[in-house]
Amino acid sequence: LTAAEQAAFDAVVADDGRIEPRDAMPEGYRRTLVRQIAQHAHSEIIGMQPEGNWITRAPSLRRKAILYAKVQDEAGHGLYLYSAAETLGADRADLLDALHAGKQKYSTIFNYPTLTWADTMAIGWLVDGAAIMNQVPLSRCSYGPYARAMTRVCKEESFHQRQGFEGMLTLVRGTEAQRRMAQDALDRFWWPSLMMFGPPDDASPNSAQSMAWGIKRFSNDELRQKFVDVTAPQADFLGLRVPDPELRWNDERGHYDFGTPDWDEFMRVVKGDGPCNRQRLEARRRAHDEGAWVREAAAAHAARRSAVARA
Ligand code: FAQ
Repeated sequence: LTAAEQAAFDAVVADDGRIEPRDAMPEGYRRTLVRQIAQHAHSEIIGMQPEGNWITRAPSLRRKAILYAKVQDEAGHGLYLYSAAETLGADRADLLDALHAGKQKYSTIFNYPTLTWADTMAIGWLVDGAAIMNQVPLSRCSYGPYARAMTRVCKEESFHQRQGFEGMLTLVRGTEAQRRMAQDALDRFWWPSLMMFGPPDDASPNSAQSMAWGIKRFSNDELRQKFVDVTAPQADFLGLRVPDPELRWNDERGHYDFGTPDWDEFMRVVKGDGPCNRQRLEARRRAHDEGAWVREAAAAHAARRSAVARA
């Protein structure tokens, strides 16, 4: 970057403006965005698996249609995000290769199994809830295409969160066995949901620079606190117990106090050793291989159309 280009970039960021694909940008900024957007895209498509697991077993036609639509939405978010990464010069095929080779990450949350129907509802409530908390600020991120992609993604995630909460409400108002199933899902998904926000601030190597560049607007711990503040009263409303003996409202702070997630477990899952890491990557690689003919057919069709257009 020339000094003038760096000054122009700094001015846009300082002024809370948007950096666009053709603007000059520091190489580190571009790399950080490709890393984060790719991880985000990978999370969306791997995130189809835990809930997709229940499409054939949904308890009613209505629930099945809703779940189908939700899982398709996640695929759409993945496509949006891969496109956003491409505006930075990344190649979608390379990003997928890096995912399949285990070189790029996706969110730890999707390495936990969905053992019951209540788990799919808990994912809507908690996982989409956490995703919105993290992504609404990203719609003000300094990189234009990523920020704009978040507008629609967040609208859809909000709908997902509400359907999950409504599904939990239906379960807690059902039979005792259904209520227990809902409690069990909360017990298993609460702590992994808190881990979605990333490591604690003092162990988050990327945060300071990403905040300075206007990519992140809040720190990992700030967003985790906001999530707990919003979600704890929702659990009360459902009549469910959050599995954290330290959770209590702190009048002085105006926030809930809460316990510490098991960061050793988090690191194990990040490094590939969670309950479903192998199974998720294996299913993803298989889907990619089995979809090869679709990509070839789409490319052949596009080539023919452009040949016809030229003729
Ligand atoms: N899982 O220095 P930081 C969804 C990595 S929502 C795995 O704090 P950063 C919707 C991190 O990448 C889920 N890895 O990093 C949905 C970094 O690794 P690296 C996806 C994690 O980037 C709902 C290292 O640890 N949402 O899919 C995790 O500043 C329902 C150090 O961490 C997004 O991706 C984790 N939980 O902050 C779909 C949102 N946390 O590359 C289906 C966009 C951290 O340096 C169903 N991403 N790491 O080796 C972000 O906002 C940020 O990337 C953070 C992490 C906040 C996740």
